[in-house]
This record gives sequence, C-alpha cells and structure tokens, in this order.
Amino acid sequence: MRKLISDKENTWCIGCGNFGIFNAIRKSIKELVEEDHTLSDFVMSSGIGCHGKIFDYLDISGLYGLHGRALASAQGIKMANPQLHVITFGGDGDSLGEGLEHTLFAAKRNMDVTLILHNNGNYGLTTGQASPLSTLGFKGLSTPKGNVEPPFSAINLLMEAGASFVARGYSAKIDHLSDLMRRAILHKGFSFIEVLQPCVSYNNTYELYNHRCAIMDSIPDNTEEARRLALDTNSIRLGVFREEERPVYHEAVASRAPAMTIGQRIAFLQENQ
Ligand SMILES: Cc1ncc(C[n+]2csc(CCOP(=O)(O)OP(=O)(O)O)c2C)c(N)n1
Ligand code: SF4
Repeated sequence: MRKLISDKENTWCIGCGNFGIFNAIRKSIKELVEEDHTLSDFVMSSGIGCHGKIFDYLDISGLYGLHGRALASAQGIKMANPQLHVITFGGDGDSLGEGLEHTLFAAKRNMDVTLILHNNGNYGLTTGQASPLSTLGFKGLSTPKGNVEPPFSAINLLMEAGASFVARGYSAKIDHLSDLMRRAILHKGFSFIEVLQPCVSYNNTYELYNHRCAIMDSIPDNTEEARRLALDTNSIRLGVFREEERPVYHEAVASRAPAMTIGQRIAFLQENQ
C-alpha cells in the first residue's frame, strides 16, 4: 500500500472525506495488483480542486487535467492505449459544472473509463461556492442567504446520459467504496461512482450521511426503480444502481478502421501535422 503514496505533502483539511476516497482507491488497486494486474495497467487523470490533489498523492501514472477537462484527457489516453484502465477523479463543480459536456458525452459514447466524482456539494478549493450538486438552502461564499437552485441528481443524470455502470459510495465506508471502485474499474464501458464526500470546512455532512446512508442489497430491477431510489433523501442509497453491457467506443471505432499500433499512430500523426 505504501507504494501507492507519493512523497508530496498532503494539504487536505484534517477530517476531509478525500482521505477516505484516497484510501479506498489504494485498496482497490492494491488488490487488483495482488491478483493479476501490474501498477502500470492503471493511469489516472484529475480535474482541478481539492479532489484533484489526489493526483499529487496517489503514486500512479497520469495527467493533471484542466478544470473540467479531466475526462477529455482520459478519453484520449484510452483511445491511444486501450489496454490501460483509466481512472478519472473529478469534483462536483469540475465534472458537472465546468466539465458537464465532457461527462455527458463520455457516458453517451460508453467510453471505457471510470469517473470517480468527489461530491462534497460545493467548490471546496475556492472556499465554498455553490456547485451543481449543492442542496437547496446551502449557505456558502456565493450563496450567503442560501442556495435557491435545486441540485442535479448525479446518479439520474449519468443514467440518462447512458453510463453503463452507475454507483454511489460514501467516503467513510471505505471497504464498500473500495469494492465499488474495483467493480467500476473492471467494468467494460463508462463507469461512474458518485462518492458522498464531507467537506469539513464548508459543507460538513458527516452527521447527515452517518444517519441516513443505507447500503442496497442488490441492483434495482429497472431504471425507473433505480431513479426513484436515487432521489430518496431520507434513506440515501449506496451501492450499484445500474450495471449493464453495451458496445464500447474504442472497439466500435476500431471495428471501422484498421487497427494501428501506438508507433504507427505516432508516425501517422507526425506525417499529418
Ligand atoms: C476554467 C477555470 N475556472 C475556474 C477555476 C477556479 N477554480 C479552481 S478549483 C475550482 C472549484 C473546484 O470545485 P470542485 O470541482 O467541486 O472541487 P473541490 O475543490 O470541491 O474538490 C474553481 C472554480 C479554474 N481553475 N479554471
Ligand atoms: S476545503 Fe473541504 S474538500 Fe477541500 S480539503 Fe478542506 S475539507 Fe476537503
């Protein structure tokens, strides 16, 4: 496990839910490496924000994206080398505000990458502005009298866009979250995990989640039932909402064009610059 921690100083606030996400992904990767993977099978991209600092702390290869553009980088990486498991870390502002279009289209085309959404319900790094997932009434720097916009349902939005694996975890339930991450990484197609992540400085939701989160025993029977469960705020469901197989983008593209090795691709790009 120690191998997966870089030597960079960690500046997340003490108690931040990002630590749980960090520990869960390390656990998933460690287990996969102990089975039949190597560390070089995994690559990450991240957005900009407190969540994005995971890029500095997690010792695997990757690319630090621009704000909202982490999935654009991830898709490029996957197209260039389909053998890799590409894991993207995004914030609720990053992936559903600045980068919403990349998120929806990656899900629509069933790009074979994983998006782990650190949902802390605000823009943490820039000190507490409202995000697309901030709750009604959320008080922060940009909404001192309370947020008047209802939030998106991240789960329902991604199901509607076409994500083939959709799940929700909680950063304080590390074993459960790590299992979800493992399933998401191994899933062939676009996999999305909304992680409920308390931000102790601007949106401390530990008490709410500790009381209301409930792990589902099984995947809902159909999309309608999944949607209904995803919206329940009294019993906040954790687990997999959808897991299905459908054609993935890089294979669909490859089936229409002769396959090229990475070397041939680079030569092709250089010749056609
Ligand atoms: C294009 C662009 N717009 C705005 C910013 C400023 N900015 C940096 S981080 C951030 C908010 C990040 O919020 P979120 O994605 O929810 O991540 P968190 O910090 O909460 O983990 C913003 C607005 C930026 N860096 N780039
Ligand atoms: S501001 Fe919030 S999200 Fe950012 S490190 Fe601190 S607790 Fe975590």
